[in-house]
Amino acid sequence: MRNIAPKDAAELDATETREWLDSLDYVLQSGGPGKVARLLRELTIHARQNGVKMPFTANTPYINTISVDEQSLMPGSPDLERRIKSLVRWNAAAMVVRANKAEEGIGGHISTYASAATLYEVGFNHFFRGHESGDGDVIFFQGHASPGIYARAYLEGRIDETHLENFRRETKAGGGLSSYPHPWLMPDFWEFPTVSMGLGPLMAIYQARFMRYLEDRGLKAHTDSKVWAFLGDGETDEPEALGAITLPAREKLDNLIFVVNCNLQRLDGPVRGNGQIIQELEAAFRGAGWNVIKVLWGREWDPFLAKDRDGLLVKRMGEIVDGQYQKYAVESGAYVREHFWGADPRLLEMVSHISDDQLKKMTLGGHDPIKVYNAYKAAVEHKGSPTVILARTIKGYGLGEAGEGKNITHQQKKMNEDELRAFRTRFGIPVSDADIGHTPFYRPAEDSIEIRYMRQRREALGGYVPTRKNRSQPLASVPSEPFEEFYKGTEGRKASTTMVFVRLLSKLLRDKDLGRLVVPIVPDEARTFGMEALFRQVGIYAHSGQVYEPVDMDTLLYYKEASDGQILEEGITEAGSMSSFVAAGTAYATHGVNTIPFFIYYSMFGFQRIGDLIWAAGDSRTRGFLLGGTSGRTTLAGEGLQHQDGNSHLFAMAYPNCVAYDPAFAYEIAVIIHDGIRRMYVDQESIFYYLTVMNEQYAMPPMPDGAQEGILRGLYRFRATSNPGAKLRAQLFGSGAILPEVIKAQEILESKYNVGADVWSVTSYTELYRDGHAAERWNMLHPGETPRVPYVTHTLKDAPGVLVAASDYVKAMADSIDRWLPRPLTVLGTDGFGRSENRAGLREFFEVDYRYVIVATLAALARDGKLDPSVVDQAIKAHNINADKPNPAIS
Ligand SMILES: Cc1ncc(C[n+]2csc(CCOP(=O)(O)OP(=O)(O)O)c2C)c(N)n1
Ligand SMILES: [Mg+2]
Repeated sequence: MRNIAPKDAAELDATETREWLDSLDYVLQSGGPGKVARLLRELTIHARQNGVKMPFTANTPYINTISVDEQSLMPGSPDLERRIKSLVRWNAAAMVVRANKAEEGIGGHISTYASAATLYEVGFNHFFRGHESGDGDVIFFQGHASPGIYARAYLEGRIDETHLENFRRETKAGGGLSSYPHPWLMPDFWEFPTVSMGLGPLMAIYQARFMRYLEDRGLKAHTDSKVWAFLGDGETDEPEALGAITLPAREKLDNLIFVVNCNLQRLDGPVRGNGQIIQELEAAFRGAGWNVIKVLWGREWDPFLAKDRDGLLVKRMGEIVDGQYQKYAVESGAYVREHFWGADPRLLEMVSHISDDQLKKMTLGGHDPIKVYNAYKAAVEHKGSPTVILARTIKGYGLGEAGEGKNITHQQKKMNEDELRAFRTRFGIPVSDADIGHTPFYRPAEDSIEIRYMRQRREALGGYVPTRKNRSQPLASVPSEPFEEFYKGTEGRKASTTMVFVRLLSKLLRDKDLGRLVVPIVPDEARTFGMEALFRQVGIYAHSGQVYEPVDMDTLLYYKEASDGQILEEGITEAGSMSSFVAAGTAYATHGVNTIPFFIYYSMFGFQRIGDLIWAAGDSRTRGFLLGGTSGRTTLAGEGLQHQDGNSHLFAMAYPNCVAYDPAFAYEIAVIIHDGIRRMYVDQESIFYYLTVMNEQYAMPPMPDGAQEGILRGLYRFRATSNPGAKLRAQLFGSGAILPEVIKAQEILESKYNVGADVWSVTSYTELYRDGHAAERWNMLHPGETPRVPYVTHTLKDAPGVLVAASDYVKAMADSIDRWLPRPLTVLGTDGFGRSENRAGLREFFEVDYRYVIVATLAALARDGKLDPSVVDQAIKAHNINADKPNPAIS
């Protein structure tokens, strides 16, 4: 072989490369980009097959995804839109500055909206469709950008100056504005709470999927509505934000658009000082199958990129880390020239003809309406997958010395007069130097060209956004037939409350009026709850239908997926399921459809795991039923510490519009769900339900006469003593699966210890607690009037004897009503970590079985001097109780 000198080899290499490129150019010209892509794919495969290892990259270069050639002209009036945006900017900043004039400032954010203004304004003027358009978009606004959304609503004339003045002063007369998007507080305005970061993007994904579900099931006409979710780049560190991004790609949800405001900063500092958040997100979203559109550079960069034939500039753009980019944002043009362009004399040469000032003014993509418009246009036109727009901006844009790009900018709430003046001048706001100290709001006259333009645009796009409205008709009534069999009991047959619920659900699904509105939601747990019959009955929702032959096709209850399936089988994601619950439970407002979600899950993985989403559900005015299955610390045998729930009712108590029940019997469940549907879907109350259901089987008794009111209010007498004249008396409270233990204790107390005991079913300590406090509060504020009596006080006023409560939940539940009872309550409950054990062993360990109810009752009688302590001692021995066993609450 002939030796080739290195110089010759390099020349050969260059020639070869040139030839390849020429061929490629030829194919590009003759066959177009599609052909080139195909060819490259084939080449890659061929190379792979021959052992060539290609380095993996999920990234594209650090430039705009949409090239200048692909851009469309932007319709409308750019000048007017810029002016309107400036007015929104001013009023948003003024609102926050005014709210923080007083020594005790009440917060608010300027810099988030300042960086996102163009992203929103292009949406408002050209894309966001209001509900009157028939294709109404669903928009999740970034929580911290709320000042800008309010400022726009002010210019649109939807809220007035008093509202702006009362930003974060919600209790003031005339109405205030909530700090962040909260439908609970502003039910005519905000649709979705987003400020607990990460929840907005997650809920948006499931909202987009639920919209498809409604269409596929014929509950809503097919529309071209989009779900827009605006989020911060820092927010993407929340696991919830990115945790479900494979779903919308899998389900081809091209009705979903994420806009990530990549200002490269979060609260404390840079999101990825030493890296590039945009490239990181691009890789994650592309890997998940999204259409990724990067909007990095404003139009001023286009000519330089056009001249960048050897890729020097693109390379330079791609090698700067975010912390350094942030530095450029706060520095002068001269600094940028020296440190960014100065890396290579050829780069320096490129900018030699422009001034430092011009260099400094070269904008980023997220601040350039043309770039943003084109990205949105591409996103709404894109088919077959969701789109994420990664828009580069500067945090605190326009604030100058008051915080633009600085690490403190997120917390910046005040501006001094100099800073205000500079801000005003930069955006051309007609506020005089004399007035600047008051930071006045500014709204042009009603018939000004700006206000008319804003109104016209919104009119053309179907009305103002955000607007929340109940768009559904209330149900006329709740049918009684599905509930009736449960009032009769099971005539000795054993059943668990879970089985009862599933039977009731299956009947509701068959109901001719309600059936189609029911949305069963399960996180891969249907078999756990004995719900597999529903697979066949109503099908599992799958947009694509079932494209395979299920292994159990020949069985009665096969795993049936269908495009009009009714069950939302979410897989193992309580957070995703809860997001579906919110989408279904707010559809009465968002889509004008009264869907009734029933989300059943392991109760331990509910409030404890996804409590913040349940809180957001409450805020969103979600309606529906959460079912905590396999609940009760001692009723769920075997599963142990992580599974056995004795806490969820304590959590539920803190959720203001959550109505929580721990029912024991079939008829209780029927009464509660019947009344729940009435309250939520006939009377339109903004509440949701939490019911725990258990898997211990016992005979379900018939409903005692007149029990209905007590079931709903939280307490009723299930069974009176057969010996009311007994000298020793007791009132025993039981809940859930512990109620049968209490009933057993009643029988033994009467037969063996001559204690006449009444048994009460406590269906809801939470309801009793709330009612007690409501009465007490009223009495405090109305001292001269006849005091109100709490329900529990009234109900038990003549009940004689000691009071003992037992439940499968922590003792705090029963303790919470103690003050409204005639005498102190002795409480048995399941404080402590669970154990793997059988049911009897668990109840012994946690001291909640019938024996402990007996001992607790006798001990209370002894404490009251009604009984000699030796009787208690004897009972302890007779029932084989180890008095010196460790305290389960701390062992
Ligand atoms: C779950 C949660 N944790 C913390 C916060 C507090 N917080 C509010 S804004 C913010 C920084 C936001 O940064 P980014 O998401 O980048 O938004 P930007 O303001 O930069 O647009 C933090 C930490 C919150 N609102 N929610
Ligand atoms: Mg940020």
